[in-house]
Amino acid sequence: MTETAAAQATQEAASLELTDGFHLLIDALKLNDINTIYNVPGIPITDLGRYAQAQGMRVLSFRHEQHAGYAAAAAGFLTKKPGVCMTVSAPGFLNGLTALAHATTNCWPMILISGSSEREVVDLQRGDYEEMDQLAIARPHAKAAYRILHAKDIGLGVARAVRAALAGRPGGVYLDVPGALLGQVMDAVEGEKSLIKVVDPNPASVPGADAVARAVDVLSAARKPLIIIGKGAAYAQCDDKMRELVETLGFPYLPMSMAKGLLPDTHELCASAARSLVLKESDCVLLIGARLNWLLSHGEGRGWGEKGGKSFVQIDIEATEMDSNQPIAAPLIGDVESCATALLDAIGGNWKKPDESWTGAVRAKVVGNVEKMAPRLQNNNSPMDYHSALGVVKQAIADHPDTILVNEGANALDQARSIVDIHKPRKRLDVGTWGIMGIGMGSAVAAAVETGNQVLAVEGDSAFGFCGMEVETICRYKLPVCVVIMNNNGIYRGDNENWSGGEDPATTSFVPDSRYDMMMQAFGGVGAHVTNADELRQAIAEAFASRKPTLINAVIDPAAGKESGNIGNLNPQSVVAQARYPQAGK
Ligand code: ADP
Ligand code: TZD
Ligand code: MG
Repeated sequence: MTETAAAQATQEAASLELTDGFHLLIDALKLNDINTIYNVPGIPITDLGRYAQAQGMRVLSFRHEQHAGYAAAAAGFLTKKPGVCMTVSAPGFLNGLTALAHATTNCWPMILISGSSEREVVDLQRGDYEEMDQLAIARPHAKAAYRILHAKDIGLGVARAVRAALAGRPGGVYLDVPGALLGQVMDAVEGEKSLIKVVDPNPASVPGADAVARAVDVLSAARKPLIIIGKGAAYAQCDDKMRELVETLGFPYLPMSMAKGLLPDTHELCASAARSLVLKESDCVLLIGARLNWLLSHGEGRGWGEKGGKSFVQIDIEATEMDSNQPIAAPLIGDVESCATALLDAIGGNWKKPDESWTGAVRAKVVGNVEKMAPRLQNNNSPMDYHSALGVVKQAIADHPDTILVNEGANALDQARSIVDIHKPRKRLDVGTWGIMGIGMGSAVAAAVETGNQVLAVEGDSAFGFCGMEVETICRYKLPVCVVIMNNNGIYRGDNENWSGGEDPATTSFVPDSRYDMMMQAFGGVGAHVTNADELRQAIAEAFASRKPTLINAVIDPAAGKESGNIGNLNPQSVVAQARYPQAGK
C-alpha cells in the first residue's frame, strides 16, 4: 500500500466512526418517513441536497423557492405527512416564507428548512453573507419555529418540527439550520442514538360523549339540514367514514373547493348546483373540517338567509375555531374520523333522514340547474368562452377521474370550480384560503411526484405568470403535467382600457395573443395553440395519452370574464371614485 492510499484508508475508517450535521439531518428526516425534499440549492445547503440525493431521497430543484414551498405545502395536504422545502439564507428564505405562511393558513403540514448565516456574526449585525435573523421573521408566519445549534440536537429539532407540523391543527413549521451546524462532526454511534422517530405524531382526538349527544340532539331537531365539507375533512383521509356519515344522515352537502370529490360531485346528495337554495333555506348546518371564514361569508349575509335562523354543529380539531364567526350550538372537538365514528355510533340504527320535501326540493334544483348549464358547456365557438373550454375539461376529468386538477386564476378558478366535477378524494388543488396566485406549477409538481397520477393545471394567464418558469422544472423531471392556459389577455378581462387615454396598456392587460405554448417548447415539452373546444379536447387527449409535459394555450374571448370573478363584491367602493370614473364597473 502506498503512503497516500494508507492515509486515505485511515481517513475512510475514521469517517465511518464519525458523522456530521449534513448526515444527521438526512438520517433524521428519513427516520421519520420523509423521503422527498423540494428545494433551491445554494450556500449553505447545496451539498445537503446532493448528499440527500446520494442517500436515496428524492430531491427536486426548482427555479424559485416560492414554488418549491408551494410544492411542499401541497405535498403535506395530499399525503398527511409534512412536505419539506429547503432554501438558502435570507433572500431564499424570504422567497420560501410565503409558502410557509400559506401552509399555516391552510392548516397543512409543512417544514421549511432554511440554511442561515453565522449566528455570531448575524446577531452582532456585522454584515454577514445573506445576514438575517430568520428565526424571528419566520415565527409569526409559522405554527412553530425552531433553530438547531448543535449536531447532537438535530434529532430533537426534526422530531419537534414533525410533531408540531402534524399534531392538532396542522401547519407550517420553520427549522433554522445555520451553515456551521451542517459541518459539525460527532461520533457516529452517539449521533445515531440522538435521533428520534416520532411515535404517533397525529394522535386520534376523540370527542367527549356529552358533546356527541349534544350534536345528535341538534342534528335530529333539524328539518332542513345541510352539511358543509371542508378541506380539513379531505386532509383527514377517512374517506369511507365520511361517505358513511353523509349517507347515513341523508343530508344534502356542499363541498368546499378542495373537498370536492371526497364524495363524488355527482352524488345525489351533492348540493353544489343548488348552493344558493341550501345556504338560504337550511335551518341547521353541520360543518366538517371547514371554517366559517370569508369563503363562507362568515356564516351570515350574502345568501345565508335570516340572521340567527340556523343552528350550527361544527367538527374541528381546533377548539378555538368554535364561535369564531357564529355561535356554535354543538361543538365537536376532535379529528374528523373520530368525530364521524362517534356520531355514527351514537345514532346507531335509528336515524330518521330529513323529509323528502327538503331533500327532494334540493335535488330538483340541482337537476334543473345542471340541465340549464349543459348547452353552454357544449359550444364550439372561436374564441372560446370559459364555459366552452371548461366543458371540455369537465369531460376529460370525468373520463380520467384519477387526474389531479390544479386550478388558479379569477374567472379561470371560479368557473372551473363550479363547472368541473371531481370524482375522487384529494384530486383538486387550488389557491386555498388566501386565494393566492402562483400556486399552480408548484402544486402540479407535487401532485405528480407524490401520486404519480396525471395532472391537469387549469391556469388563468395572470396566475400562470406568477410561476411560469417552473415549466422547466416540469420538463426536467419529465412529469405528466398538462397545463391549460385560459388566455384572455389579462387579469379578469383582456379588453380593459387605460382611462388616461395614454399609450400604456390598462393596468390589467397583457401582451395580446401571447403564445404561452412556446414556453413549454423551449424546454422540450409539447406546446399546443387552440382556439375552439374541439382542438382543446384533442390536445388534452394527446397529453393524457403521452403523459408528456404539455402546455395548451387556449384562446379565450377577452370580454368573457368578470372583474374579480365571483368576488367582485370584495373590491372597495367610493362615491368619489364612482363620480370621477363613470366608466368604472361598466
Ligand atoms: P375550507 O377552506 O375547505 O372551508 P378550512 O381550511 O377553512 O377549509 O378549514 C379546515 C379546518 O379543518 C380547519 O379549521 C382545521 O383546524 C380543520 N382540520 C384539519 N385537519 C383536521 C382533522 N384531521 N380533523 C378535524 N379537523 C381538521
Ligand atoms: N397576487 C397574489 C399573490 N395573489 C392574488 N390573488 C393577487 C395578486 C390578485 N389577483 C387575484 O386575486 S386573481 C388575479 C390576481 C392578480 C389574476 C386573475 O387573472 P387570471 O384569471 O388571468 O389569472 P382570469 O381568468 O383572467 O380571471
Ligand atoms: Mg386572464
